[in-house]
Amino acid sequence: MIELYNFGPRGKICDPSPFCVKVETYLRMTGLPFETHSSPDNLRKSPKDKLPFIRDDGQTVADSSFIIRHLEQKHDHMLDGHLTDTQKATAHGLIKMIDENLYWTVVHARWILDHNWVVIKQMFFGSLPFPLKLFVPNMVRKNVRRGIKGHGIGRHSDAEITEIGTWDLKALSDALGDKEYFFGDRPSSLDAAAYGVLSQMILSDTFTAPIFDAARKHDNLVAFTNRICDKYFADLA
Ligand SMILES: N[C@@H](CCC(=O)N[C@@H](CS)C(=O)NCC(=O)O)C(=O)O
Repeated sequence: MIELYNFGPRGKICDPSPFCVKVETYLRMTGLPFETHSSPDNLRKSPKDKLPFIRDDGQTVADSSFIIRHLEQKHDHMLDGHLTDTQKATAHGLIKMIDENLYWTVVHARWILDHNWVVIKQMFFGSLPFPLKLFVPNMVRKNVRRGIKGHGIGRHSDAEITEIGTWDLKALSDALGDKEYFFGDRPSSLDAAAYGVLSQMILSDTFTAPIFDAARKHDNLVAFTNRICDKYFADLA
C-alpha cells in the first residue's frame, strides 16, 4: 500500500499544498490503493524537508515530480502512457510553468499580502504556546519572503506578480480549451498538476487576492476544477 505524507485536507481541498494535491489527485486518477498520513509534523520526517513524500514498498520517494515518475515507471505509465511524445513535451512544459512559476504567485498571495498573512498566521500558528507565537510566525514569514526573493518573482511589485500569474492562467486556459482534460477525454499527470494549483486559487475562499479573481475569470478553468473536485474528491465535499 502506498503511503502519502501530506499536511491534510481543508474542506473540500485535500491539502493546502498544490504539490500534495497534485500527488493525491494523480493517485485518485490512477485508482492505485493508497493511504494518507496527514500532519504538519511530517515535514520533520521528510528527506527533503518538504511535503509531499511517499513510502512505497519500503522505498521513500520525496518531491511530487519524482513521486509521479516513480509511480508511472512502476505501474506501466498508467496515466501518461496514452500521450504522444509531443503531448508529453507540452505536459512537461506546462507542469514546470505551474510548479515553478504559477505556484509562487499563490505563495505570494497567501504569505506576503498583509490581509492574507493575518489569516495564515492564525491558521498555522494560532495554537502555538506563548512565547513562541510572538516570534515564530514572523520568522517563518521572513523565510518565505527570502524564498520568494531567491526564486526571483519576489523582486517584482504586487501588481507585476499578479500580471505574471495571469499570463500562466491564460496559457492554461488556452491549452485546455473546451476539452474535458488537457489532452481530451482521458486524464494525465498534467491534469493532476493543474488541479493542484487551481484548486487553491478557485475553490478556496479562505484567501482573497487579485490573482485568485483572475483565475475565476476563466470559465473553462473553473469548470475543469469543479469537475475534477466532483469526480475525484466527492468524499471531501
Ligand atoms: N518540488 C517540491 C515542492 C514541495 C513544496 O514546496 N512543498 C511545500 C508546501 S507547498 C513545503 O513543504 N513547504 C514547507 C517548508 O518549506 O518548510 C514538490 O514538487 O513536491
